[in-house]
Order: sequence, then C-alpha cells, then structure tokens
Amino acid sequence: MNIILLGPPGAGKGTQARFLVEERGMVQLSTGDMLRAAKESGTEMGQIVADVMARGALVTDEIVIGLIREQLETVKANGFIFDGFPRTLAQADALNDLLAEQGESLDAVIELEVDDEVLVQRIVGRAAEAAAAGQPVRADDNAESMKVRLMEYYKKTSPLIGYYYAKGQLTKVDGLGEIADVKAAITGVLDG
Ligand code: B4P
Repeated sequence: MNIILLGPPGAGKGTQARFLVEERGMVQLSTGDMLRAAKESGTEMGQIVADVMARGALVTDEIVIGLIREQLETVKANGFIFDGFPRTLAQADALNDLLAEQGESLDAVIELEVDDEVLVQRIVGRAAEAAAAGQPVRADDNAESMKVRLMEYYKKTSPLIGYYYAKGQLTKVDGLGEIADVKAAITGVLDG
C-alpha cells in the first residue's frame, strides 16, 4: 500500500508516519527529513536548501523530485508513506510518473485537517520544548517562518486537495484531536 499524508505544516504528518512505520513496516519518505539531512551534510545542495527552509519557503520541485526519485529507484518496500510530498501540482504529477515507472500505484491520500491557530501553537510549542531541553531548535519553527509556511501551503499545496478528491483518492481526517485519536482515525481509513 502506498499512501500520501497531506496537510499544513505541523498537522502531524511526521508524527503519524512514524506510527505507520512501527506498526505496518511501511517505509517513510519524508522530504522534510531528507532536506534537513542534506543541510546537515554540508553538501552544495544542503547549502542551497538551508536558507529556503529557514524562511519557511518551499524548496524547488527539481530538487525535491530528485530526492524522491532516488529513493524510489533504490529502496524496496512493502509500501511507502509519502510524508510532506507532494507539496505542489508539479510534484504530484511527477509522483504519478515515478510510481508508474516502478510498476506501483497510489492507494490513498489522507488529508490531516488542523486550524491555523493550533498549527502555530504546536510549532512554537515544539521550539520552546526543544530549547528548554537543551536540544537544537528547527530553524523554521518560529512564528515568522510559520507565517510563510502557511502562506506557501495555501497557495501551492492546498490545490492538491481538489486534485486528489477529483481522482477519488482523498480522505479527510480530523487532525485536531489527541495524537492517539488521529492515529485511530487513520487506521480506520486504511483498514476500512
Ligand atoms: P516538513 O519536515 O514536512 O514539516 P512540517 O510539514 O512542518 O511538519 P509535520 O506536518 O510533519 O508535523 P509534525 O508531525 O512534525 O517540512 C519542513 C520544510 O521542508 C518545509 O517548510 C519546506 O521548506 C521543506 N520541504 C519539505 N518537503 C518539501 C516538498 N515536498 N517541496 C518543497 N519543500 C519541501 O508535528 C508538528 C508538532 O505538532 C510536533 O511537535 C508534534 O508533536 C505535534 N503534534 C502532532 N500531532 C499532534 C496532535 N494530534 N496533537 C497535539 N500535537 C501534535
């Protein structure tokens, strides 16, 4: 089973993807994690994306599609969770092509719905918790970058909701509840 977790920044895509990895043995493909790893590695690509990500903007389609292509061509999995990808219509079209090249298809798109106010609280809260614990704070986890991340989401990513709805692949899940409740709702969708 190959699925997409779609939703605004802080909706809980990464949080829920980790449960699916633990319980179903699926492979999580998080473009956010891949880009952060590139940033840490100090490669040329890492330097290019670091500033874009810190501002809260989207990294170019070319870079992100390249990262996903590399994974799909090399990793064998009993199902992929696309976490934070696609984020633009061009990425969605590319994913269709990449899956077809591998003889795979998309089984479900789960959209996590969360109010903007709660999203900002979660992200600012995560930054405060990390700082209090003496852990590194994500460069984009602050109110200013979050404004840009939300603007980017509504402008470039939210059109994907209609795109996948028209294909009959979209299911909306209330992402406002407790983490365990959201997890149960996703389980219901995938097993239903
Ligand atoms: P991502 O790493 O994908 O991060 P995200 O969308 O901000 O977070 P996510 O929805 O996974 O939330 P999480 O579970 O962490 O993207 C970061 C950046 O990378 C982007 O801004 C962009 O620059 C770049 N990028 C990534 N993919 C790209 C692409 N395809 N194209 C272009 N650029 C790309 O949860 C957040 C917090 O909420 C956590 O603290 C968590 O504990 C908490 N939480 C989660 N669920 C909760 C719940 N139900 N109740 C209470 N708290 C909850």
